[in-house]
Order: sequence, then structure tokens, then C-alpha cells
Amino acid sequence: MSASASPVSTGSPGIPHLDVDPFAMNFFADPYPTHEVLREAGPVVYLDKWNVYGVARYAEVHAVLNDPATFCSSRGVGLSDFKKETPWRPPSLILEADPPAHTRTRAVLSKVLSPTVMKQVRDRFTAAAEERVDALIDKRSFDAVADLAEAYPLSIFPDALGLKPEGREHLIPYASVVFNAFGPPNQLRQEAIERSAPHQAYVAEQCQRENLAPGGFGACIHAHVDEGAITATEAPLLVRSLLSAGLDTTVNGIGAAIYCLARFPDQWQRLRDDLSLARGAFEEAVRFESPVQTFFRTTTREVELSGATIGEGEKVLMFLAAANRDPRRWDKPDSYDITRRTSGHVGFGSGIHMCVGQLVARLEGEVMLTALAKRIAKIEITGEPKRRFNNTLRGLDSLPVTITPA
Ligand code: 4IA
Repeated sequence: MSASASPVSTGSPGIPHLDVDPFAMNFFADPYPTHEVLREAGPVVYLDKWNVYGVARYAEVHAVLNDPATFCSSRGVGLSDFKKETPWRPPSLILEADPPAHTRTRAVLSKVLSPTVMKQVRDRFTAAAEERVDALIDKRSFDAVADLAEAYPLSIFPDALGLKPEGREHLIPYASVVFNAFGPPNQLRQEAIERSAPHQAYVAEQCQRENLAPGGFGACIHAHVDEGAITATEAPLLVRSLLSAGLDTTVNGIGAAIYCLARFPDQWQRLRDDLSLARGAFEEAVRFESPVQTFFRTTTREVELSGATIGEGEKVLMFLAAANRDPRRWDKPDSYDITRRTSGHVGFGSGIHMCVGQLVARLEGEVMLTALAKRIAKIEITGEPKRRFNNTLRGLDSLPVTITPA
């Protein structure tokens, strides 16, 4: 599929059918021309390759996210419809749930990852960021993915959760399976699931109450059992949500920010001149790169969306990344501008399912970008960036850089 693919109208009247595969390697390599095709074809499109509806404009993505009764999550937020197929793992009690079940589990994770808790971990996260930057300044040349975007979250998040030291090498591979599994049954998904058994076994074991250190996010989740908010059976699955969604996302979020700031030196200079822009620089990177590219919903009834009629039980693919660069919503959508008013971007989703861990993500991003900008004058890309291919996550496998200390 390329930018030149033109929409052809067949079947359902008024809805353009496209033959794009948004889960193919050539799409991942450069999704932007196809995002434009998807947005310009119409407010709602149909993707013949996977038999799903698609929305790529900001208004429709936002509308779908904010009507969870019509566009439900309990039938899965990947291509697979849980009403028709057995999920590859027991469904998430928060991501793959609808109200009222979702409301109760969401409240628990919301408390566990609250502003008060962020205040408690902030100093530790900051010290670890400064330590990491010191080590990178000693190296001068390094891989900004392995040595920074991965190394930093790995140095704080598993500890914050209360995980034991052994077996942490399973965390990123497990998350990679989770995000590949949202996609269609292509090679990425099938191979990931085939190889997932050791990662799943590790995660299941770490979610048990006795394996989580006191005071950590994991123990805090289990403490809500004693209050009666959740059952002892539910608690390990909610810990699993943090293991699934809390690490690879911030790896790719921080990776996105470094990749942006390395490519756009004028923005790096603005950040260095005003460190209070660190939070905005991270948020704009989440909009600009959209580490979580896509998600599905399933219709619970026949619905009309911007003039298109969608029947019951249909999968709708939301292109978060395309919405985040929709020229109908954003000025100069393709420029990375750390002073942009980013509020309303859908990189963290929107509505009742909007990222419950967003405060953790923003804290990590802010303290890392601040630590970098304080001590580094220049970041230069010194080798070919290599892309990492995943059905849902957008990010790099490696980014060779050389830094100049301030
Ligand atoms: C879960 C959307 C993504 C960040 C996510 C992945 C997994 C889970 C939640 C969110 O397992 O609950």
C-alpha cells in the first residue's frame, strides 16, 4: 500500500473501501502518506484487508472514544472479537471492560497511580534520571534506545511496582506480545503469541501478592482487596495491567521525545533555554509520534457516524496517530513544537479509558528531559536509526547518538 492508492467505492453505500494494510511492514516504515489517504478518503472508511471500519480524522476518533456504550471495549480492543474468538490471555479487567465493571477497577488503579503517589516517587525518579544522564555523559556515544529509553524506565518502574530483581528481562518481551496481539493474525502476532509462554509464566507469578514488595504499586493494588473494592482473584490481573501497559509505552514515549529532540535541534535549544518546557516537550512527542498508534472498538448496536451507517458487532479501527496529525484539528500538524497547546491529543486516548498511568508516564518524561537538558548541549544522530516493528507500538530498535556535554 502506498499514498497513491485511491479509494474505490464498493459495497456499503457512501463508505470508501481501501485496500491498505495498516499492519504491514511497509506501512510501519512510513505510515504518514497512508494516514493522509485514510483521513482524506472520508470520515469513516472500510478496510477490505481485515474487514473492519476505520476512522483517521480527529473528530471521529474522538467521537468513538467518547461513546463507550456504542463503541465497547469488552469485546476486545484488538481485531479479535471476544464474542467470537477466545482471547489469547484472560481479558484485562480494565482495558477490555465496559462500565459498570470497568468503573470499579479503574477507580482502584486511579488511586494507585494518583497525584499523591507521584509526589512520593518523584525524587527517586529524578535521582535515577540524573544518574543515568551522568553515565551517558561519560560514554559520549551510545544507543539512545537501549541505553536511555529502555534503561531508564527499567531502572525505576519495576522497583516502583515492587518486583523482585530476577526475571525482569521478561518485561519488555511480554509487553511486546501484548501490543502485537492487538493486531490482526499476521506473522508479528502469531509468532509473538507462539513464543509468549515463558513471558506469560513470569508475569503470572509476579502478580501474586507474596511476590510484590510492600509499598510498591503492586502491593497497593492488593491492599484494595482488604477494603473490598476488588476481589483477591481480580488483584493479580490488575497488577498484570501495569506490567502490560506501564513499561514499553514509556520506553517508546521517552524514545519518541529523544528522537524528536535529536532531529529538531531548534526545539532542543528552546528546552535548554527554559527547562519548564520539559513536560510540554514530552507531551508533544506523544502527539507527534503517538507511541500507541491504533486501537479498536466493537459496535454494540447499529450506529450512524458522520453519515456512515455501521452495523452491530463491527470492529472499528481508530488511528490515534493520524488523528494527532489531522490538519482539521492541528496547525502545522507535522511539526514538532514544544510550546504547542497539545491538550486534546489522543496519544493517551480520551474519555473513560484514557490512560490511567498518564501521570507516571509524564513524570518519567519530564524528569528525564529535564536531566538531559540541564547537562547536555547537543545530541547528534550518528548512525541510521533502526525501526522496531510492532502491530500497535511505534518506536525505534536503535538510535545511535553522540552527545556534547554543556
Ligand atoms: C492491560 C493500551 C495499552 C497502553 C494497554 C495495554 C494493556 C493493558 C492496558 C492498556 O493489560 O490492562
